[in-house]
Amino acid sequence: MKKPIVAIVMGSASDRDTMAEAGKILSEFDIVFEARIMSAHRTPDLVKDYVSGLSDRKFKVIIAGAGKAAHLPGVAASFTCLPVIGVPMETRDLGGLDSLLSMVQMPPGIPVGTVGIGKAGARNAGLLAVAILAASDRLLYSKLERYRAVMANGVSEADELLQGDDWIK
Ligand code: RP5
Repeated sequence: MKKPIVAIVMGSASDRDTMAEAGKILSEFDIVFEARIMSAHRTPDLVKDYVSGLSDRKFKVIIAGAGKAAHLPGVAASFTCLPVIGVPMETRDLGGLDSLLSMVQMPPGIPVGTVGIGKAGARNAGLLAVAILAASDRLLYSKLERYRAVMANGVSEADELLQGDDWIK
């Protein structure tokens, strides 16, 4: 059985549905991941213990999702040199801008590669993890190329339909 090489961590169970989008992408590419709930604020010791052990366990990428004062990705990045991709959760009060700025504005030295807010961001986080892994894996690289070719076909098909369609009523 293949061992996990991507860790998906999230700050709360309330982040689960959003982070599942990253997991779906990884599964599409047959990448085994481990998913955990832990919080930079509520369980800081667990974050330290878990993240600092990931490199020895041969993990390659961490995807970390959190909301509001979303410190989880930055704190995770402080305990490992593995690449950390941050997914800002959409929030009720500020729409996720709070989460986004908390992640993207890391002071220089400890980067968090931050994607967009919410489910679309989580999908991109999955794809970015695939791209990072694909840089040293030819087979995975080819799979990613095929994924993009399918996406491009979808655009061409939509364009073709538009030509024959009476779309302005
Ligand atoms: C963050 O606070 C979590 O990542 C979550 O997005 C947000 C709210 O957490 P809950 O109050 O829903 O547990 O730490």
